Amino acid sequence: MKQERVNKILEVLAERGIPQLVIADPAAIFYLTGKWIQPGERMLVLYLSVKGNHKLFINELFPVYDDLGVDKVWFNDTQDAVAILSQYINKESPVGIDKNWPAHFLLRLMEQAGGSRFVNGSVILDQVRMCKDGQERALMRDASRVNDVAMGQLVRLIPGGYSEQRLAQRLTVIYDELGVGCSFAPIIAYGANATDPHHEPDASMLQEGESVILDIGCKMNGYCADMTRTVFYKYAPDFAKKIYDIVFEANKRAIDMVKPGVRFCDIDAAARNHIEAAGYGKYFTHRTGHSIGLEVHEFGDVSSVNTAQVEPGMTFSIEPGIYLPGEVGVRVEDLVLVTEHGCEILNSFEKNLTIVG
Ligand SMILES: [Mn+2]
Repeated sequence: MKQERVNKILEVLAERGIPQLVIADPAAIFYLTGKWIQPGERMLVLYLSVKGNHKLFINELFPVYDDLGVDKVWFNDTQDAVAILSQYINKESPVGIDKNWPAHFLLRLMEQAGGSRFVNGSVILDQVRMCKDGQERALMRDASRVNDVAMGQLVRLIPGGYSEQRLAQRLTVIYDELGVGCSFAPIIAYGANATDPHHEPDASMLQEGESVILDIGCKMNGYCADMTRTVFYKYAPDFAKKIYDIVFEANKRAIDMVKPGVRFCDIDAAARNHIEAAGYGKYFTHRTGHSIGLEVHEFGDVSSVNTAQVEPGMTFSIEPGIYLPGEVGVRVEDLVLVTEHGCEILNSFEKNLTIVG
Protein backbone atom coordinates (compact mmCIF):
# COMPACT_ATOMS: atom_id res chain seq x y z
CA MET A 1 0.00 0.00 0.00
CA LYS A 2 0.99 3.63 -0.36
CA GLN A 3 1.96 3.91 3.27
CA GLU A 4 2.16 7.71 3.56
CA ARG A 5 -1.34 8.08 2.14
CA VAL A 6 -2.69 5.31 4.37
CA ASN A 7 -1.06 6.94 7.40
CA LYS A 8 -2.68 10.29 6.62
CA ILE A 9 -6.09 8.62 6.44
CA LEU A 10 -5.47 6.77 9.71
CA GLU A 11 -4.48 10.03 11.42
CA VAL A 12 -7.71 11.72 10.38
CA LEU A 13 -9.75 8.65 11.38
CA ALA A 14 -8.19 8.78 14.85
CA GLU A 15 -8.84 12.54 15.15
CA ARG A 16 -12.49 12.08 14.30
CA GLY A 17 -13.06 9.07 16.50
CA ILE A 18 -13.86 6.76 13.59
CA PRO A 19 -11.64 3.71 14.11
CA GLN A 20 -12.58 1.83 10.93
CA LEU A 21 -13.33 2.65 7.32
CA VAL A 22 -14.99 0.73 4.48
CA ILE A 23 -13.59 1.93 1.14
CA ALA A 24 -15.27 0.72 -2.04
CA ASP A 25 -14.57 3.35 -4.70
CA PRO A 26 -12.09 1.80 -7.20
CA ALA A 27 -10.32 5.18 -7.57
CA ALA A 28 -9.81 5.39 -3.81
CA ILE A 29 -8.59 1.78 -3.69
CA PHE A 30 -6.13 2.60 -6.49
CA TYR A 31 -5.03 5.68 -4.58
CA LEU A 32 -4.15 3.57 -1.55
CA THR A 33 -2.95 0.31 -3.15
CA GLY A 34 -1.71 1.31 -6.61
CA LYS A 35 -4.07 -1.26 -8.20
CA TRP A 36 -7.14 -0.52 -10.33
CA ILE A 37 -9.73 -3.23 -9.88
CA GLN A 38 -13.12 -2.83 -11.60
CA PRO A 39 -15.44 -5.21 -9.74
CA GLY A 40 -18.63 -4.32 -11.61
CA GLU A 41 -21.57 -5.22 -9.39
CA ARG A 42 -19.51 -7.45 -7.11
CA MET A 43 -18.28 -6.34 -3.70
CA LEU A 44 -14.76 -4.96 -3.46
CA VAL A 45 -13.83 -3.40 -0.12
CA LEU A 46 -10.61 -2.13 1.37
CA TYR A 47 -11.14 -2.15 5.12
CA LEU A 48 -8.84 0.15 7.11
CA SER A 49 -8.62 0.08 10.87
CA VAL A 50 -6.67 2.33 13.22
CA LYS A 51 -5.51 -0.90 14.87
CA GLY A 52 -3.72 -1.83 11.66
CA ASN A 53 -5.63 -4.99 10.68
CA HIS A 54 -6.34 -3.75 7.15
CA LYS A 55 -7.94 -6.19 4.71
CA LEU A 56 -8.86 -6.24 1.04
CA PHE A 57 -12.10 -8.16 0.42
CA ILE A 58 -12.02 -9.41 -3.13
CA ASN A 59 -13.93 -11.87 -5.32
CA GLU A 60 -11.97 -14.84 -6.73
CA LEU A 61 -13.06 -13.67 -10.19
CA PHE A 62 -10.47 -10.90 -10.03
CA PRO A 63 -7.05 -12.51 -10.19
CA VAL A 64 -5.04 -9.96 -8.24
CA TYR A 65 -2.13 -12.01 -6.99
CA ASP A 66 0.53 -9.32 -6.58
CA ASP A 67 1.47 -8.30 -3.09
CA LEU A 68 -0.40 -5.08 -2.41
CA GLY A 69 0.91 -4.85 1.13
CA VAL A 70 -2.47 -5.75 2.59
CA ASP A 71 -3.98 -9.14 3.45
CA LYS A 72 -6.62 -10.33 1.00
CA VAL A 73 -9.82 -12.00 2.08
CA TRP A 74 -11.14 -14.01 -0.89
CA PHE A 75 -14.73 -15.02 -1.52
CA ASN A 76 -16.71 -16.33 -4.47
CA ASP A 77 -20.12 -15.76 -6.03
CA THR A 78 -21.81 -18.42 -3.90
CA GLN A 79 -20.80 -16.74 -0.65
CA ASP A 80 -22.31 -13.85 1.29
CA ALA A 81 -19.50 -11.30 0.86
CA VAL A 82 -21.01 -8.78 3.27
CA ALA A 83 -21.38 -11.40 6.00
CA ILE A 84 -17.68 -12.21 5.59
CA LEU A 85 -16.79 -8.51 5.83
CA SER A 86 -18.99 -8.07 8.90
CA GLN A 87 -16.91 -10.62 10.82
CA TYR A 88 -14.01 -8.17 10.73
CA ILE A 89 -16.03 -5.08 11.74
CA ASN A 90 -15.75 -3.92 15.33
CA LYS A 91 -19.41 -3.75 16.27
CA GLU A 92 -18.76 -1.55 19.32
CA SER A 93 -17.38 1.38 17.31
CA PRO A 94 -18.47 3.67 14.46
CA VAL A 95 -17.74 2.59 10.89
CA GLY A 96 -16.95 5.07 8.12
CA ILE A 97 -18.72 4.05 4.92
CA ASP A 98 -17.84 4.98 1.35
CA LYS A 99 -20.55 7.33 0.07
CA ASN A 100 -20.69 5.49 -3.26
CA TRP A 101 -21.09 2.01 -1.81
CA PRO A 102 -24.33 0.55 -3.22
CA ALA A 103 -27.17 0.69 -0.70
CA HIS A 104 -27.83 -3.06 -0.93
CA PHE A 105 -24.36 -3.75 0.51
CA LEU A 106 -24.71 -1.15 3.24
CA LEU A 107 -28.22 -2.28 4.23
CA ARG A 108 -26.96 -5.86 4.50
CA LEU A 109 -23.98 -4.73 6.60
CA MET A 110 -26.32 -2.76 8.88
CA GLU A 111 -28.26 -5.99 9.48
CA GLN A 112 -25.08 -7.97 10.10
CA ALA A 113 -23.20 -5.40 12.20
CA GLY A 114 -26.20 -3.82 13.87
CA GLY A 115 -24.42 -2.50 16.95
CA SER A 116 -22.19 -0.16 14.92
CA ARG A 117 -22.84 3.45 14.06
CA PHE A 118 -22.50 4.09 10.33
CA VAL A 119 -21.14 7.45 9.17
CA ASN A 120 -20.04 8.96 5.87
CA GLY A 121 -16.35 8.02 5.70
CA SER A 122 -15.71 9.54 2.29
CA VAL A 123 -15.22 13.02 3.68
CA ILE A 124 -11.93 11.81 5.16
CA LEU A 125 -10.64 10.26 1.96
CA ASP A 126 -11.90 13.12 -0.17
CA GLN A 127 -10.08 15.67 1.91
CA VAL A 128 -6.80 13.79 1.89
CA ARG A 129 -7.12 13.24 -1.87
CA MET A 130 -7.61 16.97 -2.50
CA CYS A 131 -3.92 17.68 -1.76
CA LYS A 132 -1.83 15.85 -4.33
CA ASP A 133 1.52 14.46 -3.21
CA GLY A 134 4.73 14.79 -5.22
CA GLN A 135 4.11 11.72 -7.36
CA GLU A 136 0.57 12.81 -8.16
CA ARG A 137 1.65 16.35 -9.06
CA ALA A 138 4.08 14.93 -11.61
CA LEU A 139 1.36 12.70 -13.08
CA MET A 140 -1.08 15.62 -13.30
CA ARG A 141 1.55 17.66 -15.18
CA ASP A 142 2.18 14.76 -17.56
CA ALA A 143 -1.50 14.29 -18.36
CA SER A 144 -2.01 17.98 -19.12
CA ARG A 145 1.14 18.08 -21.26
CA VAL A 146 -0.25 15.29 -23.44
CA ASN A 147 -3.64 17.01 -23.53
CA ASP A 148 -1.93 20.14 -24.92
CA VAL A 149 -0.48 18.06 -27.76
CA ALA A 150 -3.88 16.51 -28.48
CA MET A 151 -5.58 19.92 -28.50
CA GLY A 152 -3.06 21.15 -31.07
CA GLN A 153 -3.75 18.20 -33.36
CA LEU A 154 -7.51 18.58 -32.91
CA VAL A 155 -7.57 22.31 -33.69
CA ARG A 156 -5.64 21.65 -36.92
CA LEU A 157 -8.41 19.28 -38.03
CA ILE A 158 -11.20 21.86 -37.66
CA PRO A 159 -11.04 23.16 -41.28
CA GLY A 160 -11.38 19.55 -42.52
CA GLY A 161 -15.17 19.64 -42.66
CA TYR A 162 -16.00 17.23 -39.85
CA SER A 163 -19.30 17.07 -38.02
CA GLU A 164 -19.04 17.42 -34.24
CA GLN A 165 -19.40 13.66 -33.87
CA ARG A 166 -16.73 12.90 -36.46
CA LEU A 167 -14.33 15.38 -34.85
CA ALA A 168 -14.96 13.75 -31.46
CA GLN A 169 -14.13 10.37 -33.03
CA ARG A 170 -10.90 11.83 -34.40
CA LEU A 171 -9.97 12.90 -30.89
CA THR A 172 -10.24 9.31 -29.66
CA VAL A 173 -7.79 8.33 -32.42
CA ILE A 174 -5.43 11.15 -31.42
CA TYR A 175 -5.52 10.03 -27.79
CA ASP A 176 -5.03 6.43 -28.83
CA GLU A 177 -1.93 7.34 -30.85
CA LEU A 178 -0.59 9.30 -27.89
CA GLY A 179 -1.11 6.22 -25.71
CA VAL A 180 -3.77 7.69 -23.45
CA GLY A 181 -7.52 7.32 -22.92
CA CYS A 182 -10.34 9.83 -22.40
CA SER A 183 -11.06 11.11 -18.90
CA PHE A 184 -14.62 12.01 -20.01
CA ALA A 185 -16.70 12.09 -23.20
CA PRO A 186 -15.38 15.17 -25.06
CA ILE A 187 -17.64 18.16 -25.62
CA ILE A 188 -17.32 19.51 -29.15
CA ALA A 189 -19.90 22.17 -29.93
CA TYR A 190 -20.31 24.37 -33.01
CA GLY A 191 -22.16 27.69 -33.16
CA ALA A 192 -25.48 27.73 -31.29
CA ASN A 193 -24.73 24.26 -29.84
CA ALA A 194 -21.94 25.88 -27.85
CA THR A 195 -24.55 27.68 -25.74
CA ASP A 196 -25.30 24.34 -24.02
CA PRO A 197 -22.38 23.86 -21.59
CA HIS A 198 -22.79 20.04 -21.70
CA HIS A 199 -23.69 19.65 -25.38
CA GLU A 200 -23.23 16.14 -26.77
CA PRO A 201 -21.52 16.12 -30.18
CA ASP A 202 -24.03 15.56 -33.00
CA ALA A 203 -24.12 15.69 -36.82
CA SER A 204 -23.90 19.52 -36.95
CA MET A 205 -21.45 21.00 -39.47
CA LEU A 206 -19.41 24.11 -38.83
CA GLN A 207 -20.33 27.44 -40.47
CA GLU A 208 -18.06 30.43 -41.02
CA GLY A 209 -18.03 32.90 -38.13
CA GLU A 210 -19.15 30.30 -35.59
CA SER A 211 -17.32 29.50 -32.38
CA VAL A 212 -16.15 25.98 -31.57
CA ILE A 213 -15.98 24.84 -27.96
CA LEU A 214 -13.49 22.03 -27.45
CA ASP A 215 -13.68 20.64 -23.90
CA ILE A 216 -11.34 17.65 -23.81
CA GLY A 217 -9.40 15.59 -21.30
CA CYS A 218 -7.15 12.58 -21.47
CA LYS A 219 -6.46 10.07 -18.74
CA MET A 220 -2.86 8.98 -18.33
CA ASN A 221 -1.48 6.66 -15.64
CA GLY A 222 -4.79 7.04 -13.83
CA TYR A 223 -4.73 10.85 -13.70
CA CYS A 224 -7.06 13.20 -15.59
CA ALA A 225 -6.51 16.27 -17.72
CA ASP A 226 -9.31 18.70 -18.59
CA MET A 227 -9.04 21.79 -20.78
CA THR A 228 -11.46 23.90 -22.80
CA ARG A 229 -10.62 26.18 -25.67
CA THR A 230 -13.03 28.20 -27.79
CA VAL A 231 -11.81 29.00 -31.31
CA PHE A 232 -13.52 30.65 -34.28
CA TYR A 233 -13.88 29.37 -37.83
CA LYS A 234 -12.72 31.75 -40.62
CA TYR A 235 -13.54 34.90 -38.67
CA ALA A 236 -14.95 36.04 -35.33
CA PRO A 237 -17.86 38.51 -35.40
CA ASP A 238 -17.17 41.64 -33.29
CA PHE A 239 -19.90 40.71 -30.82
CA ALA A 240 -18.39 37.24 -30.28
CA LYS A 241 -14.92 38.75 -29.87
CA LYS A 242 -16.26 40.96 -27.11
CA ILE A 243 -17.75 37.92 -25.31
CA TYR A 244 -14.46 36.05 -25.74
CA ASP A 245 -12.49 38.91 -24.19
CA ILE A 246 -14.78 39.01 -21.15
CA VAL A 247 -14.49 35.25 -20.53
CA PHE A 248 -10.73 35.27 -21.14
CA GLU A 249 -10.29 38.10 -18.63
CA ALA A 250 -12.50 36.28 -16.09
CA ASN A 251 -10.33 33.16 -16.49
CA LYS A 252 -7.14 35.18 -15.91
CA ARG A 253 -8.54 37.08 -12.93
CA ALA A 254 -9.57 33.86 -11.20
CA ILE A 255 -6.19 32.22 -11.85
CA ASP A 256 -4.40 35.33 -10.52
CA MET A 257 -6.24 34.84 -7.22
CA VAL A 258 -5.08 31.27 -6.63
CA LYS A 259 -2.69 30.86 -3.72
CA PRO A 260 -2.76 29.13 -0.32
CA GLY A 261 -5.20 30.67 2.15
CA VAL A 262 -7.58 32.13 -0.44
CA ARG A 263 -11.13 30.78 -0.26
CA PHE A 264 -12.62 28.89 -3.20
CA CYS A 265 -15.62 31.24 -3.15
CA ASP A 266 -13.33 34.25 -3.61
CA ILE A 267 -11.76 32.66 -6.69
CA ASP A 268 -15.26 32.04 -8.05
CA ALA A 269 -16.14 35.67 -7.31
CA ALA A 270 -13.11 36.97 -9.18
CA ALA A 271 -14.41 35.38 -12.39
CA ARG A 272 -18.10 35.96 -11.70
CA ASN A 273 -17.82 39.62 -10.70
CA HIS A 274 -16.01 40.41 -13.93
CA ILE A 275 -18.69 38.72 -16.05
CA GLU A 276 -21.47 40.36 -14.02
CA ALA A 277 -19.91 43.81 -14.32
CA ALA A 278 -19.87 43.34 -18.11
CA GLY A 279 -23.61 42.62 -17.98
CA TYR A 280 -23.56 38.86 -18.68
CA GLY A 281 -23.84 37.44 -15.16
CA LYS A 282 -27.00 35.47 -15.85
CA TYR A 283 -25.35 33.74 -18.80
CA PHE A 284 -22.54 32.30 -16.65
CA THR A 285 -24.68 29.42 -15.44
CA HIS A 286 -22.22 27.14 -13.67
CA ARG A 287 -19.55 27.15 -10.96
CA THR A 288 -16.08 28.39 -11.91
CA GLY A 289 -14.37 25.03 -11.46
CA HIS A 290 -13.98 21.61 -9.86
CA SER A 291 -11.23 19.60 -8.22
CA ILE A 292 -9.61 16.95 -10.39
CA GLY A 293 -7.14 14.09 -10.01
CA LEU A 294 -7.85 10.38 -10.34
CA GLU A 295 -11.38 11.42 -11.25
CA VAL A 296 -12.34 14.28 -13.50
CA HIS A 297 -14.67 15.73 -10.86
CA GLU A 298 -13.39 15.28 -7.33
CA PHE A 299 -14.56 16.64 -4.01
CA GLY A 300 -14.21 20.41 -3.57
CA ASP A 301 -15.41 22.92 -6.13
CA VAL A 302 -14.69 26.51 -7.05
CA SER A 303 -18.13 27.88 -6.31
CA SER A 304 -19.81 30.74 -4.48
CA VAL A 305 -20.77 28.46 -1.58
CA ASN A 306 -17.42 26.77 -0.90
CA THR A 307 -15.77 28.77 1.87
CA ALA A 308 -12.87 26.31 2.32
CA GLN A 309 -9.36 27.62 1.83
CA VAL A 310 -7.02 26.58 -0.94
CA GLU A 311 -3.93 24.58 0.12
CA PRO A 312 -0.68 23.63 -1.64
CA GLY A 313 -1.06 20.53 -3.81
CA MET A 314 -4.70 21.07 -4.71
CA THR A 315 -5.54 20.77 -8.40
CA PHE A 316 -8.72 22.23 -9.87
CA SER A 317 -10.15 23.80 -12.98
CA ILE A 318 -10.86 27.45 -13.70
CA GLU A 319 -13.51 27.49 -16.42
CA PRO A 320 -15.73 30.53 -16.67
CA GLY A 321 -18.10 30.73 -19.63
CA ILE A 322 -20.83 32.84 -21.19
CA TYR A 323 -23.68 31.10 -23.04
CA LEU A 324 -26.01 33.43 -24.95
CA PRO A 325 -28.93 31.29 -26.12
CA GLY A 326 -29.12 31.04 -29.90
CA GLU A 327 -26.06 33.25 -30.35
CA VAL A 328 -22.66 32.29 -29.03
CA GLY A 329 -21.03 30.18 -26.35
CA VAL A 330 -17.51 30.73 -25.00
CA ARG A 331 -15.65 28.85 -22.27
CA VAL A 332 -11.94 28.98 -21.41
CA GLU A 333 -10.69 26.32 -19.02
CA ASP A 334 -7.30 25.66 -17.46
CA LEU A 335 -6.14 23.39 -14.65
CA VAL A 336 -4.12 24.87 -11.82
CA LEU A 337 -1.89 23.27 -9.21
CA VAL A 338 -1.59 25.28 -6.01
CA THR A 339 2.04 25.94 -5.03
CA GLU A 340 3.51 27.43 -1.84
CA HIS A 341 2.99 31.02 -3.00
CA GLY A 342 0.64 30.89 -5.97
CA CYS A 343 -0.18 28.37 -8.61
CA GLU A 344 1.16 26.59 -11.65
CA ILE A 345 -1.04 26.34 -14.75
CA LEU A 346 -0.86 22.71 -15.84
CA ASN A 347 -1.84 23.17 -19.48
CA SER A 348 -0.20 25.66 -21.78
CA PHE A 349 -2.19 25.58 -25.03
CA GLU A 350 -2.70 29.01 -26.66
CA LYS A 351 -5.45 31.06 -25.00
CA ASN A 352 -5.50 34.23 -27.08
CA LEU A 353 -8.46 34.46 -29.45
CA THR A 354 -7.68 32.07 -32.29
CA ILE A 355 -9.17 31.95 -35.78
CA VAL A 356 -8.82 28.69 -37.72
CA GLY A 357 -9.38 27.91 -41.38
MN1 LIG B 1 -13.78 20.86 -16.41
